[in-house]
Amino acid sequence: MSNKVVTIYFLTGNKHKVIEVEPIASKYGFKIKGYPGYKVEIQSMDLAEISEKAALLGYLYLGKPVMVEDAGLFIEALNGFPGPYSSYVYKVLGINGILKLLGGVSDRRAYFLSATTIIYKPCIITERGRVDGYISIEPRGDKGFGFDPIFIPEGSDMTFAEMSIDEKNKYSHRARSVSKALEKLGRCIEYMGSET
Ligand code: ITT
Repeated sequence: MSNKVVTIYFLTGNKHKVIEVEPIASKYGFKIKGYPGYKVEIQSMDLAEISEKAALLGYLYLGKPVMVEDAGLFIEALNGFPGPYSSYVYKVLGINGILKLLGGVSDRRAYFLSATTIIYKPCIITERGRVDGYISIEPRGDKGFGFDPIFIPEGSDMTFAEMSIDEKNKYSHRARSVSKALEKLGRCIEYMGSET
């Protein structure tokens, strides 16, 4: 493997995601560049299918190494709602709408799922990540984005919005899927290098 640092174009309109992923990428020896505007999202119940299709289309368009990460919040008492529709539900209902839907419900269990696809020719890698936790009674914290102020991961008392990036990355669905994908990419590049 050459010593040149590979830059991966992270196709997302969400700056927070880029900030979360940058330190993980540098740990694995890669550089991340946020690239808004190229993520085409198909509708599917499967986050991995969404991230794969978006990455393939993005790669066809850009012709450079690309990463796509798709995520959603799944609430047990609501049969997994909003899941793959999290972005729409966040815009329409917001965190207060979710808290209202859960008003009086004692089962607060929820989890985030994430799927990350990286395409660095000829390597095409998709990995998933999950974090289990609870929906808080009220919003807490002002960091992060989306549902962070109401999600408490198992093993912590804090919501994601009360954590630094490093703390959130110790638990998060995104950190898990991205780490696995970058680790696999490193191995794929090494293998391809040893083939030539
Ligand atoms: P993309 O441009 O990458 O699609 P997005 O913000 O739309 O950015 P997703 O489609 O992956 O991201 O996620 C859907 C929604 O789920 C997102 O808008 C948030 O409301 C929520 N979400 C995902 N990951 C989250 C996280 O780590 N913390 C809080 N909310 C999150």
